[in-house]
Amino acid sequence: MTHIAKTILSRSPGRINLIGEHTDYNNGFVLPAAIDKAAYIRFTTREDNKILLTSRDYQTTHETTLEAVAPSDKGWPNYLLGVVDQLLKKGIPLTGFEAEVWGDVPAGAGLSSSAAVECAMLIALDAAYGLGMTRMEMAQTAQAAEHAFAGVKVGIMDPFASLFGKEGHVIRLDCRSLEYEYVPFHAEGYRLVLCDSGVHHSLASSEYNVRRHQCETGVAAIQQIHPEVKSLRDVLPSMLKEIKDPIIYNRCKYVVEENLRLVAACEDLEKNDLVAFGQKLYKTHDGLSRLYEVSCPELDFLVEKAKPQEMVLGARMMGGGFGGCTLNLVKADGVDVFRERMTEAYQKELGKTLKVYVANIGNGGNVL
Ligand code: GAF
Repeated sequence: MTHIAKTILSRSPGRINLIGEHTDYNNGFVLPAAIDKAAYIRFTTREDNKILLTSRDYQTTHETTLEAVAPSDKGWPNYLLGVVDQLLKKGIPLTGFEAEVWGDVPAGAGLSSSAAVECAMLIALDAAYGLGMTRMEMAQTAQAAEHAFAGVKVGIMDPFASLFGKEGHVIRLDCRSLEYEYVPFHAEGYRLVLCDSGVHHSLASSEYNVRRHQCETGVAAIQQIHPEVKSLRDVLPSMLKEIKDPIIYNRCKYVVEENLRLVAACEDLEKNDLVAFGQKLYKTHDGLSRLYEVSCPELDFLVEKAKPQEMVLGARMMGGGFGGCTLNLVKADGVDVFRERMTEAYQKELGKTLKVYVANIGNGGNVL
């Protein structure tokens, strides 16, 4: 039978997270949204077993076969091959293919460009081979791919936001039950502004896994006294005293407080109390910096510089940490002045170039 090549064009976006950082892998809540920056893939099936990958942004290619799918030192092919590997492991029959990837989610900015690529790839694979995957299956597959091919034990938040995003809404996701709710995000007269530090520390991945392990160690200590506790999600502040190691204590204290903060922050949003919401962003940053220790001098600098400005209601580092962006809630008519002041201060005081973007909340991934 002659093979009729099938071509699919797919897209899947990056994400922001309003509040609830490092809570997803602790079975807690997160409040992300998809943004209007995305990864795109042009995918064409082949009749042989060859895999030809092209990165338009890096102007390079990678070649392999279905039988030889494995992590590559080049980095970028892993986000495409990782999800293919997951499908092959499930025994899903695929043919060889060509995939070209490009996008405008800045890499290393904490906006989850990797999940965007993985999800765009899954959307393309699902459409090309008629796999009938649910969005939840795709999110879980992307997460597993990241564990296996990037070696980072990430939670479910990033692929979930990329696949389930809805314009004008944030997603309140319970990472234990995977139940979710779309919360309208009005913030009339305000904008979500990202300050991209341009910093990406190489220890981000290893320290991420260390934090995850420290949280598990804390849970194990609490379980000695409270065997009903399954994860930090179940831990009450009064139980933290069972953790004797001061570093583990701080890590767990942050997560327990952040989870409670998110619940209260959702109430702020319901009441449209953006001032109270903004204050919580500062508290989250403080916890991430002092207790969880995943910030860096550049991110702390950006939050401190944002704080005294009258048009800013709140600011914090966003994502895994050790670089990337800060998220700022800024009065719409103050955005230009904010951009100018922040860019100038970053250059003058740290000698670094700052990129500032307004994040617009968009829809999740789809076939184009
Ligand atoms: C990274 C991870 F991929 C997410 O799962 C989440 O843990 C986040 O860091 C921190 O909240 O983006």
